[in-house]
Amino acid sequence: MNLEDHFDETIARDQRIEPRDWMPDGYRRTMVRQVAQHAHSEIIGMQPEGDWITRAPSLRRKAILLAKVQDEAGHGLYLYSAAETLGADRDDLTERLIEGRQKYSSIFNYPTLTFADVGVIGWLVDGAAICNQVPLCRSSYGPYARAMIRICKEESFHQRQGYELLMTMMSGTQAQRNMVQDATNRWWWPSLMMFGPPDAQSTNTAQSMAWKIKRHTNDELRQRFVDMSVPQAEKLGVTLPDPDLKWNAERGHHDFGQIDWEHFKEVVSGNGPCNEIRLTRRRQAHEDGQWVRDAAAAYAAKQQREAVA
Ligand code: FAQ
Repeated sequence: MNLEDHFDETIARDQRIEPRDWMPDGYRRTMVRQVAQHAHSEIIGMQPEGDWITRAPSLRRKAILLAKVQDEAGHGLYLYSAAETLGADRDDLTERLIEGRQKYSSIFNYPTLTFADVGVIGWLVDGAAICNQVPLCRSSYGPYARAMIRICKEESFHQRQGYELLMTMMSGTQAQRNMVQDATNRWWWPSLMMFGPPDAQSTNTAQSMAWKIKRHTNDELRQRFVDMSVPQAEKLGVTLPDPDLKWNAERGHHDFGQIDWEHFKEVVSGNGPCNEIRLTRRRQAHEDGQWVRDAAAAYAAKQQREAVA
């Protein structure tokens, strides 16, 4: 059997493609693209919530938030490692991110104005991430699918901490309830955009579904997320900011309003409210870390010299 037939048969049998297996160049390119974008999202995603670590309202909230942001760094690192198994170079991926040549999720280009944003990010942003990523545990590329299992477990804790924080605020003062409603209003639509463009405009979905990299289309997952979030919003006592949101008994799903895809395109192409600050900070952190990379390289060279001597 030739290499291509073997690859096709592995996919058809729902088995995993592993790093040393032959794979079409297009499959490798798509995997590197998706895994790198995902890794960059986790790393850039530390910033909006990280802004609240020094301002968390109690020691308990601070400890939880610190743990969550550290988890996101960990997710970024697993994912960069998964990209390396495909032959990608980690330094090159970092360069591509800070030069704006590779994407990260649109959702991290919005500001976190109050502590309720921390709760709403946990509830909606991590909620959307879980909805998108649980099926990726069955993605056809082995290292990515396995990384996703651990990441999803941690995202579940993130989602729960967000919802619990919001429940607490909703049983507090009117000012706190207003903050939760305001944060929900600001994050709802951007959360729906996390799933990517509508299927009819998604350039990669058909091929990624055929390769079983993706198991569901963008619109299918977006619908699942809306259906999941409506009862959660009711229980919380907040209104989702969409007058067209209603149960459709015929479809067995909620109908929802038009997403502003022009705004999405603007954010993805670098013109969202916080794109510049996110990339500037990431670039600065990379430059500030130069001495660590230099020291590590000098130490490795010394070890090598001593081993040869
Ligand atoms: N933002 O053809 P499609 C997290 C791009 S969760 C920016 O449909 P595809 C956890 C797309 O890349 C967030 N760009 O693409 C966390 C493509 O551009 P390209 C990260 C977007 O790949 C929580 C073009 O549009 N999660 O970090 C977006 O089949 C809280 C056409 O789109 C993942 O990355 C977007 N929202 O489907 C951390 C999950 N959507 O590359 C901190 C893995 C689309 O052709 C705090 N990724 N684009 O130039 C995926 O599942 C997929 O890549 C999709 C996009 C579904 C995101």
